[in-house]
Amino acid sequence: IPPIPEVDFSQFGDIELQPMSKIKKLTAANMQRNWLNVPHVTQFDEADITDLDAFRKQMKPEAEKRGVKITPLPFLIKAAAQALKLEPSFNVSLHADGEHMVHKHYVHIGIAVDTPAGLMVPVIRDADKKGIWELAQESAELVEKARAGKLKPNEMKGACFTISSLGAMGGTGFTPIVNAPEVAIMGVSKAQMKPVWNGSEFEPRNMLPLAVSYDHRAINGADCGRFFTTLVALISDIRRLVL
Ligand code: CAO
Repeated sequence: IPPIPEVDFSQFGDIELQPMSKIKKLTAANMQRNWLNVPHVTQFDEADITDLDAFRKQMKPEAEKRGVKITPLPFLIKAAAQALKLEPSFNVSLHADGEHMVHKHYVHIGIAVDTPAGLMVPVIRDADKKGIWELAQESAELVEKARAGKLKPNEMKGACFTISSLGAMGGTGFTPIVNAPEVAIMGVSKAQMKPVWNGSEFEPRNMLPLAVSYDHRAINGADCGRFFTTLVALISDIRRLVL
């Protein structure tokens, strides 16, 4: 690919050079590899989290007693894990031989974590077999370890699907880059109250904007449509998570 020409920025004003951290350099190389290798498509949808949020707030005193913070994240991890079980066409990787697809009979979920040293993606193993408290506890521990630079290499390997949440920061949507050899990633933006037509009137509902990017070599638009509809249904009615 044509290189971007080197520019002497000091001709335009004051500058300073700061060394990139090891993680920042690794992320840059991984992002470029993924961007160039993976033909990306991103689909968008919104989940109605009015009930999820009411339940989450109701659970806050119990969360405090357990010493764990309960954000929307563990519900999203659980819903993604369940959706991968229900739509196994999403729980795959392309085999390096170009002749096979690897179908996974396990469900490990990566979570993108913003740390002072850069972006890290610890992995929650067997997320489909864990409850909300366990997922809240484990994700909080992994986030803490990531921010303290204490993650072990095997705690960042083996994800089937990644969740990147910028919900606490804001924004109405973004197009996340697939973390190959995974074939899909979900971007979560900030929930906000919106008027939603219920058939007879507009009702204020808390709507969560979601984006799913996928590798079009491994997944077709129709597969994503099915997966995403399932995922949104699970998030919008968390009673389905126990089915
Ligand atoms: N909409 C509205 N509010 C949200 C929300 C959403 N989608 N997601 C979280 N919030 C709220 C939480 O509920 C919490 O509020 P309360 O204390 O009132 O409950 C508040 O925002 C702060 O949440 P948090 O940041 O402590 O926790 P989290 O579970 O939402 O996020 C983590 C954890 C690790 C995903 C996040 O801290 C992070 O690092 N995100 C960045 C990921 C990233 O950089 N992605 C880009 C990758 S590509 O460059």
